[in-house]
Amino acid sequence: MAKKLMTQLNNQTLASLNGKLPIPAYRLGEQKPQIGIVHLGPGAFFRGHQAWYTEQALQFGGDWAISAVSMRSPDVSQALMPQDGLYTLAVLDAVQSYQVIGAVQEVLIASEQYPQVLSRLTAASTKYVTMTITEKGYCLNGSGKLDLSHSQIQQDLTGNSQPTTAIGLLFTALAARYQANIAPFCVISCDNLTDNGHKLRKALIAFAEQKDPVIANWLRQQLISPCTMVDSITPATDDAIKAQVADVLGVTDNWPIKREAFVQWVIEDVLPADRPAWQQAGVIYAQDVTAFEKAKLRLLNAPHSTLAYVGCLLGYETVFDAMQDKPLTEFIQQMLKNEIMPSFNAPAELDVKQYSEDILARFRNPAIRHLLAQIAWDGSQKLPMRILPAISDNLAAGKPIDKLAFAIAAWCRFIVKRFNDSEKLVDPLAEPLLAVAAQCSGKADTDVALFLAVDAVFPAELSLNKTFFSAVHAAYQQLVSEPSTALASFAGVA
Ligand code: CS2
Repeated sequence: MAKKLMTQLNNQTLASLNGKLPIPAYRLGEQKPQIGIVHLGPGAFFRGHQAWYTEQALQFGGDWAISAVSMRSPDVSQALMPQDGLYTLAVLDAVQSYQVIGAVQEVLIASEQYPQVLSRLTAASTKYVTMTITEKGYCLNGSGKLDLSHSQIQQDLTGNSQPTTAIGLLFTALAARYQANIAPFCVISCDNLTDNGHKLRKALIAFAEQKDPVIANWLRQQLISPCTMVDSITPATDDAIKAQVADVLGVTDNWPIKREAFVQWVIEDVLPADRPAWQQAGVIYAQDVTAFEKAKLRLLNAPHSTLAYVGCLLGYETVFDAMQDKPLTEFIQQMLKNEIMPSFNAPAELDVKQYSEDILARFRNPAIRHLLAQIAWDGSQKLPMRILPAISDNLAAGKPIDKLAFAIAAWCRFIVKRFNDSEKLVDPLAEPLLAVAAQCSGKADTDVALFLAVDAVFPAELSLNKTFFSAVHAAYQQLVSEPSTALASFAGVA
């Protein structure tokens, strides 16, 4: 007998889910919230984090629906537009729960729907532009400034064609608002970048300086760009969660999202009063976000990247699998206690030891299948945010760096393995990194020198630092022979 086709999640089927799980009731009423937020980069993290916070905030009213914009990829738009932007958030943790999110009203593709995107960004009703465009999306150089030699920035500066970078797109919209005498929207970076809001602001002003100093001045006076710290482990969606959600809802969802229960958003307290009720949704406003950012990048993202490279070398697939490896978790705990925690001053209100233990417990969440290979993406962008600053601070203070250097050596060996196995390296610098790997012989002297010469990743003060070189060299040498014994000896559990 033919299998009965399941209906799909959309505005028509939404009412039928009432009572089964939380749904956006405001979608059923006459008065639907208008769009007040544009989000660049509609990836899983955004849909599990900012969109969830805005969903909670919409319960308190206001025109804060979201127009999500993908710079190039049509995937999310093709999946969600037939569902009127609706999707399911599955929270997988000790307790599992499901919720239909309605905050995303549309998903546009900038490369194909540029006029619609620009009209959203230039509408006076659009007050906020949030973004998750990954570290590389900001086109910054090694010192965190806008890279004016970046090929796409160069192209966007010519203005002959529609902008292909987020910076170029935002400038074009802001310039149009200036011409129309409309105040700039607030821009909110939600990426794992140190000093993210300040870097974004400076990048936009630097771009404007090249295009029109009058607008650069206007932005200097009026552009609000808070720093933020964002946190929630949100792996990529897989077929298993699609099937699980269809089971629970009884309708299909093209692209549900899964994440852990833990979710945190700290925003620098500089937003205008006219804002979504994010505070009621649990957002923390802080005078200074830097310490929160540092704590999260060093206590969560640094061990995450270390687990990714060492775990992949040891043949593990997920974070949960890697966290079952005793020498590896022992190594991570020692790296945290002896090198990372002493490398920075945490926010006074943060119990660092407890926060770190909670993070390792989150890594042990059996319900979250988080691929190490996904975390391993974009190492050239992530390590300068997560691990190299701790190394620089410890070197300056004469504190140990051996385990942090081991993580760097593991990243180098991970690239060599990708090259040897002819496997794809997902990284904006994949080409130069694989070219280095092609020259590697397994001899630490030459291999480490080749990797540290990649100045887009390793600034001179590090690559020329003897202590750093010999620490990476020692770890690399051991990893070449046998990763598991190398780890055991570095974790002192030989
Ligand atoms: C992860 C982050 O993929 C990665 O690089 O380390 O996405 C991490 O899961 C989030 O920052 C957690 O908030």
